[in-house]
Amino acid sequence: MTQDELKQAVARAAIDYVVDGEIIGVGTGSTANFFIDELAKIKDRIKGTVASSEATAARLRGHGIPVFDLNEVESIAVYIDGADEIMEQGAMIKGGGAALTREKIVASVSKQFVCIADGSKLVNTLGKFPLPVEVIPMARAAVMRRLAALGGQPRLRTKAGSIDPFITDNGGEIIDVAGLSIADPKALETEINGIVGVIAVGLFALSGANVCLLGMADGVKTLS
Ligand code: ABF
Repeated sequence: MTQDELKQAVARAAIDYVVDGEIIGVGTGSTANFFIDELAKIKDRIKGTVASSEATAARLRGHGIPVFDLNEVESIAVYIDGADEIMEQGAMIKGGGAALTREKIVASVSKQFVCIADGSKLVNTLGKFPLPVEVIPMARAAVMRRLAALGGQPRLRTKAGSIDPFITDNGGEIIDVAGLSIADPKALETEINGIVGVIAVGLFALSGANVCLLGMADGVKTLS
């Protein structure tokens, strides 16, 4: 099976976690895009969605699926999204797609987080994938110094083919921190959350996935 076929398989399996008549939180990225395409097939069963990025909102609307502003919604039954790395216990690195802050916000108001990923995302230790940290632009250099002091190699994410900073949906910038071997994900998430100027860190460990659907060659494996 190709990586895309594995992503499609978990996207299809995630439909079992959709709650009829409810609002569904929808993530960002190629696996989440496959999920959106599956959700479109059963769109009449749900009340609508909350999107974790402008790109996801556009794709949902393109399928005729209602997208609500989070401020209009009291609760979200389930949040379904991909990851860049995930541990068996549910801790993740997210944010390669630059939507980490909204992903964390939508996840935080959802009753359940279902992570969908191809099997290559499963790791024993987080950190091989550079850890994304969204920052207020004026704090960029100060935050980079603090992240370097934690032992990582911080690098400002730039727009493709340019030296200009990549700007997120929130007007923030992204620092990708390479070279971290994250022994204690919860402690590191707490420490980076405490750096002034950080909007959000792409470590989802204090509150991780409740269920992970992993696409493997022999089928979809469920971790919970
Ligand atoms: C989002 O999309 C992320 O938080 C993660 O960065 C990325 C995973 O992308 P893909 O599904 O394309 O591998 O879920």
